Amino acid sequence: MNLSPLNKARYGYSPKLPGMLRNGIADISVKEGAPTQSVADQEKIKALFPNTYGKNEITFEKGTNTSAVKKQVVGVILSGGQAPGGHNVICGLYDALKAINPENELYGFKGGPSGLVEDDYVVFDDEFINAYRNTGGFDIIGSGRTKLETEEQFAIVTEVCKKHGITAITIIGGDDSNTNAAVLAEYFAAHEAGVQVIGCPKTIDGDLKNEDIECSFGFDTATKTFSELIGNIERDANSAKKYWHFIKVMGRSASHVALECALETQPNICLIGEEVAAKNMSLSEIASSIADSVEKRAANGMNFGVAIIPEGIVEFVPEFSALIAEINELLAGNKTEEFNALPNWSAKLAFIKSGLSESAMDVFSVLPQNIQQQLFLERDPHGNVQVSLIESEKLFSAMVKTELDKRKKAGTFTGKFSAQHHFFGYEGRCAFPSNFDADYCYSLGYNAAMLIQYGFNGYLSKVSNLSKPAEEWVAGGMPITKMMNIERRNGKDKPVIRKALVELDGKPFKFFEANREAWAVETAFTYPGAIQYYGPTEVCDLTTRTLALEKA
Ligand code: FBP
Repeated sequence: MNLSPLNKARYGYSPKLPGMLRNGIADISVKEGAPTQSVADQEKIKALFPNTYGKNEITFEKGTNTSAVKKQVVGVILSGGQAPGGHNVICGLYDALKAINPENELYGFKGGPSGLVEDDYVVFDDEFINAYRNTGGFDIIGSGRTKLETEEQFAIVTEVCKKHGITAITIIGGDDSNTNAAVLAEYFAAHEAGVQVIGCPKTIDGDLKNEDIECSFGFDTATKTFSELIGNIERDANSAKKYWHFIKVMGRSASHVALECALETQPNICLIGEEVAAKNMSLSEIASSIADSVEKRAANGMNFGVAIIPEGIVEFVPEFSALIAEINELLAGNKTEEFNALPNWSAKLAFIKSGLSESAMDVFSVLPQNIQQQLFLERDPHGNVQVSLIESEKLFSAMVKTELDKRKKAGTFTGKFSAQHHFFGYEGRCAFPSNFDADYCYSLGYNAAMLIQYGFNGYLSKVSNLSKPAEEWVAGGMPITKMMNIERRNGKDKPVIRKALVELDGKPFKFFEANREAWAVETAFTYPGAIQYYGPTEVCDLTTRTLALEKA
């Protein structure tokens, strides 16, 4: 492998562990906390998880290690979208397992959860692991989105574990994957399989957080990477003074990524899906509010600006969601084939008009034609519109242009409006982890090994007090069932980890709300620059503005 100088330097970086895990394995003891309850629907969750529900919260502390001496064979999988730091979770897990007992083994199952079912694996050794320390990506074993959720899969996984003598599985994933980790843990316990399951909280989207999990890993690096790019664009916009940049940022559903980038870069506009839903805003209202900023800035001679659009925005627009639901109905069954067979767009448009309600058609007709067509191009395996593929940055810039043209005719807008479009997502998911993510991930993995060693099952590796220096971080574990409630999914009640949306009364949003009117008119851009790995702590070890505000 050809290595860049930064890659070589990062191999030499020693991730910082929480103070309480630094004493050496023999000096890590467990402090049992109070029994736990699920965040809602306690009776139902308890009935579904009779063997793993209600367990105690635990923290580690300095003290004599009282865990049983036993050889551990651990399997690890990466699940879902890439997030910076995944390699370090595995490195931390490996190092702790070897420090506990050099005979311990770590299996990496390839390609995500399917690797476990298909028994496709590697056994890690020092040489293998060392090539991935402090690097981005999930290429060490790959990832995948297969869900581990059926009894049949669990039975196969039990056999695979038996075959290799596996004593524990670590699942590195988001809310869905960790929900499934809890179900698998319960299955193992109920079947006395002798296998523990420990989860680690991953996702750049930042929506796996709650009163126990302060943030998912990868959010820090991904948002810093996007913020660097947005800051660079802001500086370009402020230099050329001729473009409005519409920048969509990843985050499938919640707007945490957009909000964090806005706090870092102070753009003129940042849409927050959760607010759009709460205020029941229409597409035209959103476009009009952006046009207001364009108009006011133009009046001050500034025909440029930056607008951040969260990837999941359109699903939060009530009228748009209703339209999508009608389109899904319209093309259900073999209607898609009938639609696709129509000779041209005007024939297709007639088909659409005849099938949509008047209100849905009103929304459909304000969309630019390329977006209208997109809605009928890409379908998911269930035949539904893939909302995440809609180019919402182009949708809003086109609608703003239409609105400004009207204002021009009315004589209220006399400026210029020329738009550029960007989508940042994959640019950040595999970046070299920031020092924060490198330290946090390594600690999560190390901590997961301690949870395994102490015999816990169905726990999420928990490292908290993250806005403080790593020395003061608190390591421990939380039963996953504590984070669960019952939600309706695909027509069925399911126990799931509650997804964290942006809280409109939370401090990060409140800070944004208090400043955005000024940012919309002034040029208040900040240019965060690239992630720094070496240099002063106040530059290199900073965590997100979101976490800093939440913990302030
Ligand atoms: P996870 O929730 O699995 O971590 O993935 C998050 C994410 O990066 C979203 O931000 C994005 O919408 C999605 O993955 C894209 O994934 P894919 O490329 O597989 O469609």
